[in-house]
Amino acid sequence: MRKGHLGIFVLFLYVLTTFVYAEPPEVRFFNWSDYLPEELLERFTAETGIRVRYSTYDSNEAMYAKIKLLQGKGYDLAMPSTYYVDKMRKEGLLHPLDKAKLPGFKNLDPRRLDQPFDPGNVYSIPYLWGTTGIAVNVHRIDPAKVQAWADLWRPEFRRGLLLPNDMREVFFVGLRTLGYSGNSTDPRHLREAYEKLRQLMPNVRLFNSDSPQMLYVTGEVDAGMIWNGNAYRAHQEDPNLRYVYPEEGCLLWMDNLVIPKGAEHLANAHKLIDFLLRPEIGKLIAEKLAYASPNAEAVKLIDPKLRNDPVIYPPDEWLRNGEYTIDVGAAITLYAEYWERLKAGE
Ligand code: SPD
Repeated sequence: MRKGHLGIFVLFLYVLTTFVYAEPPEVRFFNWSDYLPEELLERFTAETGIRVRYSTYDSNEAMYAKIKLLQGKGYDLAMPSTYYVDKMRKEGLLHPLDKAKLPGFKNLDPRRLDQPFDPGNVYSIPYLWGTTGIAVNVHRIDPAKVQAWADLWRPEFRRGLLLPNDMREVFFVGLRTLGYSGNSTDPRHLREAYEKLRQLMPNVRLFNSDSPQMLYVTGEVDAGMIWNGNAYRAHQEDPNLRYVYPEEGCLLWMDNLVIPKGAEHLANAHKLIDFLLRPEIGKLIAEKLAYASPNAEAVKLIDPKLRNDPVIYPPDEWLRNGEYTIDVGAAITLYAEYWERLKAGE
């Protein structure tokens, strides 16, 4: 091929890959509800020209069911908690991340990286972490009576509790109250936890994971299980709402950005992850939602009032009995069966 022709051929290839095969300027993000200030998505679009098609869910199970049904297609980003990262990567539902496209990865706190649910962070980027404990309105309930998960069974809470719509978290409480691991896979433990939780059901007013703090602020409920960030936000509106780290041990969680296997906008998904990894963006997210950030550079920028609040950044001794939820493998079927029966009042 003559030199001039080669140049034209190279130019032709460049035009073809850039303008014909370039990803459409969009990214489809499937996230927990009330888990991202949406103005940040507008900012991302204004900067990059990439439109974010955003939809939400209120439980890991709902997110997983949809992505599994679509065999990892349909979304470019999702936000599973630790145990679902583990499950989804083992089932081949996740796409490995290209760290070269994530310069902001260096901002993350090494203590939040390389966890057993995803060694080497091949598939996941920590977004926010926190604890699940007890919320109590001390104006209406003596706080001395609500120090342990076991206190939720007190008769005075009849039809008064709010629980998250979260199967693993509710079973965590049943299991830990009985002295078992919150991740037990032993069918006898699960049966006992189910029986124990059946006794709790008359005290449950409702299950909600969308914006649970609102139900405390409006006075609809006075106590229940809650994520620490939601308790912090409720406390901002009504100082009578307090967060308790239960005596038996709190539940520890971390939610993580992942790219489903069949994502069609890989480059855009990496761009959005990297945008969320910027320190100033991490700070805005952590301050708005009042959860702890795994982004060490963002934490340095967070309002000291929040950064020094032990409800959100608890001292190590408060976490000593805490436990992360991990993947329970095939036992998940038994959890799901008992969960359905509990909610159906069986
Ligand atoms: N509003 C969404 C809050 C998500 C908190 N983390 C969920 C942990 C589930 N086990």
